[in-house]
Amino acid sequence: MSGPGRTLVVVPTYDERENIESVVARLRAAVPEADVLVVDDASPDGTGALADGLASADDAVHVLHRDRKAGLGAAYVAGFGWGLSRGYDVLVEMDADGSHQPEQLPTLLAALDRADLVLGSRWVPGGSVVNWPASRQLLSRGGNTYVRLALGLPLRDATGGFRVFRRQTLEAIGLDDVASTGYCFQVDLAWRTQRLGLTVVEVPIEFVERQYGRSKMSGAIVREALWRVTVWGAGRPARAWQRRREPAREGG
Ligand SMILES: Nc1nc2c(ncn2[C@@H]2O[C@H](COP(=O)(O)OP(=O)(O)OP(=O)(O)O)[C@@H](O)[C@H]2O)c(=O)[nH]1
Ligand SMILES: [Mg+2]
Repeated sequence: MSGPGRTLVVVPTYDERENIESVVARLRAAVPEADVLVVDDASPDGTGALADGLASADDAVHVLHRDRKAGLGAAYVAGFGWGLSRGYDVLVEMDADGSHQPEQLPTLLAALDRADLVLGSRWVPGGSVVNWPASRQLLSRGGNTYVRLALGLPLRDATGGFRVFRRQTLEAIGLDDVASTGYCFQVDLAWRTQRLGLTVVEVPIEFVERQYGRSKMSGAIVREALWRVTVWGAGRPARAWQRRREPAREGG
């Protein structure tokens, strides 16, 4: 088999009725060999029914309905579980709101030949954001700087959600105990991957502010990220100390 193997693009949705049809159509055109799984949290605006319509017209499109809004992280854990249990080799994260451009996915997939996790990155040379207000840029850049310092994670865009995992990466990092619900889910998975010594590669992307619908970014999501990253960061010295002790104990 050529290429990275059977690919599933997981697209979480909550109230994306203006976006879901075009993003799925663009995905199918840009990466026809990939399947698509929409993970909808019972969107009140009927996104789930629209997705069902897409799935009934195209065997490569699937829908996972969840009964309530439980956050981006939980939606991805469910979507990845769905894909892993069905034997997909490559699992992709992508927003439904048009911020992540399906036309850039082939570049991300190509980078998987030298990586265990590929991050679409706004903040590496060549990466960019379109129509994002200065306040959002500041939040993203500031958040990423904090993550870099607190966790020692050498990545420019650890909070982004356009990424490609090898199946083996998700199996190695384990998803059962991922508690992050909001965007720190992204940090959580990148950090787990890096801690295992796996290879994370950042590929520049152009991130486009959504044209339709409302952002689900909230103060609660930022606060969750802030406290979790701070707690993880505070635990780092203890873990490093433990690691230093362990070889000594093993060796008697
Ligand atoms: N299933 C599910 N999807 C969600 C949930 N929260 C957000 N999403 C989806 O996750 C993707 C990203 O959410 P957005 O609201 O665009 O948030 P964002 O892209 O981080 O923030 P912006 O930069 O402001 O757009 C979109 O496709 C949302 O519909 C949720 O609780 N459940
Ligand atoms: Mg968005």
